[in-house]
Amino acid sequence: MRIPQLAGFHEKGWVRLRGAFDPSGMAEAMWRALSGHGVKPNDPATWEQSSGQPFKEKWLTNFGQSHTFAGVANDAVDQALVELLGDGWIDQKRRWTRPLVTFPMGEDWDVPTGGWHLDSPPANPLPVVRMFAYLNEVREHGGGTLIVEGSHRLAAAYPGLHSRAVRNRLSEEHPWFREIWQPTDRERRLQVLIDDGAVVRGVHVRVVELTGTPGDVVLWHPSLFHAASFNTSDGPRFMLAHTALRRAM
Ligand SMILES: O=C(O)CCC(=O)C(=O)O
Repeated sequence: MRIPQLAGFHEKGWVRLRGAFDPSGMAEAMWRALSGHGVKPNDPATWEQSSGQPFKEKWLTNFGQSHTFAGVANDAVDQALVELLGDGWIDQKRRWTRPLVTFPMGEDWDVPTGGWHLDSPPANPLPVVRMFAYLNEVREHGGGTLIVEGSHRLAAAYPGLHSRAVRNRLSEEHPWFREIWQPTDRERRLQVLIDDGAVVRGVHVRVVELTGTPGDVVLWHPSLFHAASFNTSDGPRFMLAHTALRRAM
């Protein structure tokens, strides 16, 4: 393996490339793009739509087309993708086009019971790699995506199955998985899901929050269970998401 950190990708389902790109000016550019929708950095009252709904990323569909963000797709990321997907991997939409913006919600942070899914059914060889780029500091409980670390290795026993079917199989296999989707006491969820985790078929699984620092890129497995999280910090989460695909033979 030419990039030693990628061992973590295979074992845990994700790996962080620290300082993979220069984030200078990117958070500011995000605020500028948002200002077109009446959102002002110094006025949290503007961080929600008038209906009171949280900010919707669909407002920003063309956002990542801007050259400001071209630097996210650099050599460090390319080398890791070559190692994971082989030479000639391709971009889904040629640029990092999907912003993930979550403003603070002011609730008690918890592990959500809903929204858990895989991005693609388990398959071998690995068909795609999902990626997050961090444009601002995403601290604990700051809206970083939640994953079930290690779950891609268990899901691999069910090739071709979609999220719901894999979820049902894993729930039958081990009660720890049922704790994720069934509402229980908050303190218990944090203890059992994040602190304790479980060992299932020899794989250590636990819920992990993908926090990050500007310039980080997280590469993650498409058959890792994951869900959007709550942001109970005092600032927004600014990330970009992207997908790289193995070239068809
Ligand atoms: O908003 C999030 O953190 C969830 C992102 C997600 O589910 C995805 O990119 O597939």
